This record gives sequence, C-alpha cells and structure tokens, in this order.
Amino acid sequence: MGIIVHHLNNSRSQRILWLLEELGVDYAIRHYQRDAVTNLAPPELKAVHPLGKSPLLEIDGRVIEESGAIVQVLCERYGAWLPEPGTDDALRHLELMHFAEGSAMTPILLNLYVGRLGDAGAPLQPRIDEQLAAHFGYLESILRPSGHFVGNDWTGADVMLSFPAEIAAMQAASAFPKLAAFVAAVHARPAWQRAREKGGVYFGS
Ligand SMILES: N[C@@H](CCC(=O)N[C@@H](CS)C(=O)NCC(=O)O)C(=O)O
Repeated sequence: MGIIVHHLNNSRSQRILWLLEELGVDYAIRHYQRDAVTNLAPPELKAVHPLGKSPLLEIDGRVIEESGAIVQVLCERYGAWLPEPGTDDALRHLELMHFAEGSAMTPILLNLYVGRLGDAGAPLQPRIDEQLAAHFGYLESILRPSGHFVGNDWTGADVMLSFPAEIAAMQAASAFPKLAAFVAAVHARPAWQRAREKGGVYFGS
C-alpha cells in the first residue's frame, strides 16, 4: 500500500516532504490550501483526521498525525536518519524530536496569536519575546560543529528542528547565525528543493 502525505501549503508538513525526498521513497501528495482570510486548513482535512491539521501520513492503511511520530515512523521503516539505538545520541535524538513540537513551537505560536491582538496583547509580549529568545538561543547553543543537532550527520531531529530554525532565521538571522547557516544548508539540499517544488507556496516564496 502506498504512502500519502496530506499536505497543507505553507506548513510544518513541508518537512515531511523533505524527509521522504531524502529517503528516496515513492509517495503521493494530496494538496490542501489554507483559507485566504483565516489562514486555517480547509474542512476537507477533517475527513482524513478529526483535528483537520497537517501533516497527516497515510501508511499501512492507517493515518498518522503529529510530525514527530511521522518522522520517527519513516526513519525507522527505512532505517535511515537515526542515530545508533542505545547510544547517547539516540537519547539526545529522542529529546530533540519532542522538543521541536513540545517546547519550541509554544512561544512561536503564542507570538503568532497574541500578535493578532494588537494593543490587547501587549502585556503578554515581553514574556513571549523572552521565551522566543530563550528557545531560539538554546537551539543556537546546541547546534554542533558538524552543523547538525545530533552527532555528525543528518537525523530526524534536524528535520523536526528545521521548522523552528527557519522561524528563528526569518525573525532574527543576525542573532542566530548558526541557525541561519543550518537553514541555508537545509535549503541547499536537492531533496529539500524537490520537496519545495512539490509542496507549493512555503513562507511566501
Ligand atoms: N504538532 C502538530 C501540529 C500540526 C499543526 O498545527 N499544523 C498546522 C500547520 S503548520 C495546521 O494544520 N494548521 C491549520 C489549522 O489549524 O487549521 C504536528 O507537528 O503535526
């Protein structure tokens, strides 16, 4: 049975296309477009999964939600982009796979939503800014001399952290030069460029 990615334009789903391209796996994309006014996913995604969010991966006759789980399943299935099991790197990898969505996305999303409140959100903004700087600063500090987040090669953690790193590089590249270099290295990969072609509009480009 084939693999299908339910892909929302301009979303975290882009990194799943990137990983599939890196793995050289055959897959199909079902495209969904954000609403031009609300920026939300279209209702058709709720027919695939009750939350109606993307990415969603159809594989082996079931639908998997949550990017981190999708990345882990794909890396394990194809035996690639994972550190050696039982090593310190494997533990670090697990930690960072969860950090990407569990921690790094929280201030990013708060910034997005509270920013829409205008003056009403002003009292919250200093704490959000401080947490954004803390999380981006942490990522900047743990990026290894190899240019990867774990070990000396590409892993699923690099895929997961590419999204918060892209936000950091967009918002303040000069404050986070290592993250900006990491993002440039990701974007230079032929697999990322193929995924970008197939995925459609991403970050306005
Ligand atoms: N933690 C989830 C987040 C999924 C998520 O919120 N996806 C966004 C795109 S970045 C989405 O579908 N937003 C559209 C909506 O909420 O209507 C994951 O990483 O898979």
